[in-house]
Amino acid sequence: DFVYTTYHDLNTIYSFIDMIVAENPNMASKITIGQSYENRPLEVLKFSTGAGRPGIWIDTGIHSREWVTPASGIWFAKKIVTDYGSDPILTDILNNYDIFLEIATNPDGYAYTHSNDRMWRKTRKPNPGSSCVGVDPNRNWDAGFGGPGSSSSPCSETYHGPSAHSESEVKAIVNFVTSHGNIKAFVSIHSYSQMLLYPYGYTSTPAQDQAELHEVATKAISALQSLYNTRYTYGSIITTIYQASGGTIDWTYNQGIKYSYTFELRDTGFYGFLLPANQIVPTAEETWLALMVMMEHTRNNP
Ligand code: 0X9
Ligand code: ZN
Repeated sequence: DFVYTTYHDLNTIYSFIDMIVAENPNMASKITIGQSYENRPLEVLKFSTGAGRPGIWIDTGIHSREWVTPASGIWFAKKIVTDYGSDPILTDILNNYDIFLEIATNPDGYAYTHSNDRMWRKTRKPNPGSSCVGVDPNRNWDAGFGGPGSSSSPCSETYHGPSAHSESEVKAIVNFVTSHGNIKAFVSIHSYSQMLLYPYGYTSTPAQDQAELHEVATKAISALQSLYNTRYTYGSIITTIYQASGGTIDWTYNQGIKYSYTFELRDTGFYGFLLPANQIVPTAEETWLALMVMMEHTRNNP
């Protein structure tokens, strides 16, 4: 049986994805949306109970050192296949929406955090003319690309890259979202800081849907806190964490995906990225309650 209480390497995550599909062929399938720089498959789990439906997207692990996020993504996948048909709300969501879950969004970086450097954040694409490797995949999107809160230095942890969508790991999601054309909610999961963030990060101009995004965040964080009393702050990226240009959810929001959110999961810095494995399941459980609020709101507001 799969172990949800420890961190796993990349090959185990790929095997887990195949196991979920093999055990749930009627609702789970695997889509490969592209290849990483080092030619690893960019695999997305699709949970679907019917054709032609709008989509909800969740990604984890775009920053490779944020290990609790793919560990939580694994737990979400198991939760979805377990609860479908028994939890009435999730069942209704999946009878009307497809859920797309990319667990290993930056596989090259994740492999590198196991083999060489536990604190690696970026992609693993070399930068011509520099000995520093990698681009920040959360500064590489075409939303205020190259602006404040991103760096033009290849050695920086927030290097935005040579051009928007230069990273194949980013471009694969861009292609998927645009060709799908009907993604209604997009949740990109990071750690750490215990925050729930909505657009924008590149500008202090409030998002047009700010009031509704804030109201949904209030409900989601109340649900999250109800389980273990974990305290989250929430608000726009620029007012809650810091200015960041070229971020994922600013791009998805500008594409018309109203329910665009980023989580920063546990903790607030005591362990930081090195969150002990005994916090994986509680982190995933409480986050799932927030995700359910967001998916339910999406379903109620088509
Ligand atoms: O700096 C980041 O990329 C994120 N924090 S992290 O510690 N996970 O690296 C926050 C950025 C806010 N999110 C977006 N701009 N989408
Ligand atoms: Zn991150």
